[in-house]
Amino acid sequence: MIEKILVLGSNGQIGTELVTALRKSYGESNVVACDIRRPDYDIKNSGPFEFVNVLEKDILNNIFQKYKPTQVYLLAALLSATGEQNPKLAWDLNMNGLLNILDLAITYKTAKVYWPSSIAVFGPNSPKDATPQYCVMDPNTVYGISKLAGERWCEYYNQKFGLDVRSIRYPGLISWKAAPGGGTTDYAIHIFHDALTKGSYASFLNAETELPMMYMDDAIRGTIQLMDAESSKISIRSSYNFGGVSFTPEVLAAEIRKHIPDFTLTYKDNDPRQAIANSWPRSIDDSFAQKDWGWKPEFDLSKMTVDMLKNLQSNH
Ligand code: AKB
Repeated sequence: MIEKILVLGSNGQIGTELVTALRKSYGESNVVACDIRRPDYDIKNSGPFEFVNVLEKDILNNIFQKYKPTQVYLLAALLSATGEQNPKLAWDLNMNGLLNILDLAITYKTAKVYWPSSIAVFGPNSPKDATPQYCVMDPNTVYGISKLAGERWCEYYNQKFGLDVRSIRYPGLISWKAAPGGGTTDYAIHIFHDALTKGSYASFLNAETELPMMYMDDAIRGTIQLMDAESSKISIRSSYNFGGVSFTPEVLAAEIRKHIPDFTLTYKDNDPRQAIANSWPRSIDDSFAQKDWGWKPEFDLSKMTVDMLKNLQSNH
């Protein structure tokens, strides 16, 4: 069967790299990039592109009718920090965008749907270390609330309608190709840019803030691995815990100093993202992903730092 794949939110931090990876595997013309914004050169010139707002159901319906996708990746969302600046929009986009796609996937018999969740589904009363798949979940950001509700909808559509929907709870994703999208973990990308261009960085999270993170190469590989897994292996239809590497700003700075010895890190006070970070896990137990579909990250802190600096250096 020839796969026809829609990626909604294709211009974002994940979409930019996912479209490239999917086009490599499935053929350029079989992966349709969709976004509300004009795409960058690579996406526009390597395959089909459509302007789509996931909240406009009629337009979405036309896109499903035109391409009859076998797989849909819904990445369009407002993240934790920008979501707090516009809570109603975050709820509308993150929730109704998902429901529109789940409904159309049923109508058009889409074989598989992918939707990302996040560590933001956890909250102040969730265990902080090796946070398990199943535990207290009391998110206190609109982003986290929408992701937790979305997870319940995904499982509901799977159980009620047999929809093959798959999901991962992403940690902070670190990458150099596209800019991050307004999250609490974005400091871990900005720090690399500023280390190279200024030799210093002022972190909006404090020195002790340990958060789960992952290099984008691992995230893309894991996402495609989950989507390629036999359906019978997927025991979780809400969203899988997904672990990479955990570190604080201080530990990341020490790693960067191995390559840029004069790099200095300072801290800003009173940033609203600190409270969000304080409510999130420090590390993740992803044993279900390991057992069900063989997940294993390849990038540790040192390998990720070398790769980020090398790629950003040639870009700058
Ligand atoms: C954010 O910081 O909001 C995201 C996430 C962890 O989902 N990077």
